[in-house]
Amino acid sequence: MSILEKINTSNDVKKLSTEELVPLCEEIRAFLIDSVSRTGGHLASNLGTVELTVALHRVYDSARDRILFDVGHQSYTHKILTGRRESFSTLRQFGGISGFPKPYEAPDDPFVAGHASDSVSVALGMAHARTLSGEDYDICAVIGDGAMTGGLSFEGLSNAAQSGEPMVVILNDNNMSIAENVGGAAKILQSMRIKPAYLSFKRRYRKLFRHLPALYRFNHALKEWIKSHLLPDDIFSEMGFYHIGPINGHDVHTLENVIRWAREMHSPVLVHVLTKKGKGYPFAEKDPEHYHGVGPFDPAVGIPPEGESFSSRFGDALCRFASRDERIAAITAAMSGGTGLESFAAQYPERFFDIGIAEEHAVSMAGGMAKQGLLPVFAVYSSFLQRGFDMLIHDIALQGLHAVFAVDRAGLVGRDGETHQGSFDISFLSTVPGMTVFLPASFSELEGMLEKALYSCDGPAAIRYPRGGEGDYRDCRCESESVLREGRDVTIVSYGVMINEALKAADILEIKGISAEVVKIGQIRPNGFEVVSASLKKTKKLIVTEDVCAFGSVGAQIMTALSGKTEIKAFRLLNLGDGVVPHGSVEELRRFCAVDAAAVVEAARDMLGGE
Ligand SMILES: Cc1ncc(C[n+]2csc(CCOP(=O)(O)OP(=O)(O)O)c2C)c(N)n1
Repeated sequence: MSILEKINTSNDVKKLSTEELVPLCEEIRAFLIDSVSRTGGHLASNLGTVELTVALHRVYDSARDRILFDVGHQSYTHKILTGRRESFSTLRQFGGISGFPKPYEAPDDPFVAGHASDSVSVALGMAHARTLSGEDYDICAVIGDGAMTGGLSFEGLSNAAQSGEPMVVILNDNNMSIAENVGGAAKILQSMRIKPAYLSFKRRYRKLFRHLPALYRFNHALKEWIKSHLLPDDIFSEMGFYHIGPINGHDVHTLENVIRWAREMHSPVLVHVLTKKGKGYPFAEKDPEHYHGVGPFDPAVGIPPEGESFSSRFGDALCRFASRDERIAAITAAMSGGTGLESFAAQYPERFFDIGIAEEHAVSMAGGMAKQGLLPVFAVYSSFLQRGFDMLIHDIALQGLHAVFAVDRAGLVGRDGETHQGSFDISFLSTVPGMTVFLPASFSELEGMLEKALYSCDGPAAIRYPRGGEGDYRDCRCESESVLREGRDVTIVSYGVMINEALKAADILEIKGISAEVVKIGQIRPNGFEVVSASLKKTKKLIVTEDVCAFGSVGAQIMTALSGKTEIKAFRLLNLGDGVVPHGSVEELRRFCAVDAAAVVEAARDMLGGE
């Protein structure tokens, strides 16, 4: 039996001898590489946090204490050690375990995670609850240097430091976000990382002056005076944390001792830990950015190159527009690779802005740029743009500023699950005053609509498109509404890549003797849905299928626009309901949420009768 096989709970980790810890970490690394290469998932971040997680479980009891992994993409070792080793082959599969912490999955996951920078705030909230209830448990937040570029983390730190609430914050510093980390906060951490070198210099310096104690004392006093009067202390101590580190994040024994010590200080303590992203798998150590999140791959060969996607086509198109228009500036919140902006960054470095994991700041910055005559394009995942909702209204819409939001990963994203599904963008973008929202269904529509967003809109414009590639529909119909297929019996409305489900359903219905008219929506806000209305005059029956939440959906908007004007005898709005959808492949989730072609067929037959 391997050491890993003996472990099913946090307490089993505590029963191991200290000699067993290093081999345990090796076993975990091998297990991670083997398992993630089969299922896909977040690899490099997890390889970097093996020793840290083992040490955490030596000190804390995760069933009783609260260990909060910021973002949560690095919580695989925690899952493996807390009873989920055997189900790890189901990671990110429909019905299997999630790639992020989920309280419904195990009591060891104390809070939902997926979006960055909130762990310190959540930890502080739990600490206040503990104080008020008089309960006894420990709290530890683990946050990466990338997540620490988000302003929210500093709001939490600033408050936690002054609260005096006992809690430990572990700063897992690997000098990387998904790509290289950026910004002033990253620079501060870089200077702190130099500290081990400084300490070894100090040791050698002391040895040198061993025989000249008077001179050493004078130099030391002078240095201390300069330090205390002229140099700022480190930012965490200044805030009010006991600041320990930096320490080697791959030395499991030191980590255990230091974390135990930090826990026993019963104060706000920050432990700065240095780790290597991708540790132990040469491909990932060499290129941690591309091994951050991976699909299934052969561990002997590494990950294959990615194919064309809406993201890559967006990036290429933006480069073409930027070559003719110097006003165009591209912004990303730490997602240059995911949003397809890598070639823009290489070609136009002076007009490319990676601002860290700070979506709110990105939207406000786009406002400032637009006001001063630039044409900013913020490429951002749909679920992360939720962070910038107030800024969309306050810093963009109230002044009618012309900024473009390239909303990637719109609709169902698949295996990342609840926290990452782009379920809400249609709803929240539709409430932003003056916002035009484009809904491309193919690569060529993406390019045509991006041109419209850049050059046919005065105010804010968003263009939303999904993860991955296009389906069978490859035409370019950039108008607000278009009839893709004529029919008599029922009107099926859809948009984006979901139009493929509508067209598939129409094919199936035809075989069954039902004639469906398919209307594609290319743009909302403004859209009077005149084409849908004209179609309904014929069919009087409406089905709308879309992969967004019900409230504020395009279907709901059509019903509002046409009510009292167009006779609708029957209708079905197929959508994601409250928008909370688990992980699985996109196809599985479409089926699960009943928005796929089969669901459309069923709805039509329900309305019209027939077998
Ligand atoms: C609000 C938000 N924006 C973007 C992301 C996408 N994202 C996931 S992990 C990550 C990098 C995090 O870096 P770090 O905290 O240093 O952890 P590491 O992966 O380096 O261990 C990013 C940008 C996110 N999860 N949440």
